[in-house]
Amino acid sequence: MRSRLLSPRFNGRLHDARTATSIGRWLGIAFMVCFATGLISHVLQHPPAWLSPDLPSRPVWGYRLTQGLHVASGVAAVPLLLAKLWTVYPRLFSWPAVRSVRHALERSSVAVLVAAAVFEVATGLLNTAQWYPWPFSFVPVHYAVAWLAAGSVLLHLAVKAPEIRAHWGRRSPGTLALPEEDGPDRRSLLAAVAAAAGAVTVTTVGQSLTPLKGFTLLAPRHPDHGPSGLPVNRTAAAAGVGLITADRFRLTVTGPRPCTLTLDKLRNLPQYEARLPIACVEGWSKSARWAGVRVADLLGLVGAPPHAGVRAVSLETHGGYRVSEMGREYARDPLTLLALRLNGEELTPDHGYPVRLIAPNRPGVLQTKWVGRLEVTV
Ligand SMILES: Nc1nc2c(c(=O)[nH]1)N[C@H]1C(S)=C(S)[C@@H](COP(=O)(O)O)O[C@H]1N2
Ligand SMILES: [Mo]
Repeated sequence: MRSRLLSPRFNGRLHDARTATSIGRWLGIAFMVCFATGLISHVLQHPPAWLSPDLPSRPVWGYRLTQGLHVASGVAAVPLLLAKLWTVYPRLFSWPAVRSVRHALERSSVAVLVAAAVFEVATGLLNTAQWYPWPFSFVPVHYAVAWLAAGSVLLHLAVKAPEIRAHWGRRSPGTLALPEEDGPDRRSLLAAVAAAAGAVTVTTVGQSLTPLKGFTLLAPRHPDHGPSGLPVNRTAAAAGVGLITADRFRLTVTGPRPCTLTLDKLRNLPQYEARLPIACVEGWSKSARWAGVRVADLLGLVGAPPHAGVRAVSLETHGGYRVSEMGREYARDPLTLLALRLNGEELTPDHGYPVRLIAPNRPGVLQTKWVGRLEVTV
């Protein structure tokens, strides 16, 4: 009797296991892509010491692709997750709330799953907008909760395997005809959910998939907006680096034969060009034409051993991105430059004047601007 009083009644097909399976299938794919590409991003940004020297600097566009997919699949997951939660929310009212120990465990694992999934999608989405309205640091928490989400998805798939199997195909097991409950209402809902996921993807993915840049209605960034046709994440003013003048600037390179170079000296070393993207972790990316000195040449100049890596230190005095490290593969890649020029012009202050690091297959946060010091690491 109590259940009747407390529980609204849900009879619609749109709240049944078949709809939940159909939407869950797409959501599962989005989560899988998001999780795998997130792991790649994490390893590139925080590699374990044993892996760091061998992190591959190719393909040039590798991180651009994986991080573009990470943000696109996360954005597509927003309407999919909302639709999935709407489909299953009547279960909140099922009675009795707990039927057995097994049932209690299952329900609590679903609570963890929902909380972790909502947390990941929401924090990731706000991060693409560079908005951090929380007291913890984003990267470690987003990373840790990703494992919680992945574990609870696996558990959920295992628990629900019989239902998923029964509703996966177009036809119910044992029947040749479509089940009669597969009516137009379900098809309309699925079409609407697919359209919503498609719409948010098309209107945001242009921030990294530049052929679609004309449609970036909902994207926080347009790949063309910024000095020299390239977006800026943190301006020189925001980073507090002030005006760095050519006559006062010095680059220090440490190593067996340390040296200090003026900007003129750097300009007189052999210059190379490379077409490389900046691929920001927040989801925008853009290829540009860079020119400058090879990091490998600078390592040669100070007599660094062939297996050396490099730590780049910015003239910026505060901020999480003022230091970056690269292992051997990046350091000796002929495309890894200490860039002086961007798209045929001298670097602007916001792009790191007088010199900034640019390397292939590398997260934007590690492409250090306003470099004042290169330290050989072995
Ligand atoms: N010193 C320093 N370098 C930095 C940053 C920073 O805040 N400080 N931001 C990084 C981030 S997050 C990105 S995406 C790129 C952006 O490069 P751009 O402004 O030249 O496009 O620079 C990176 N280099
Ligand atoms: Mo970034």
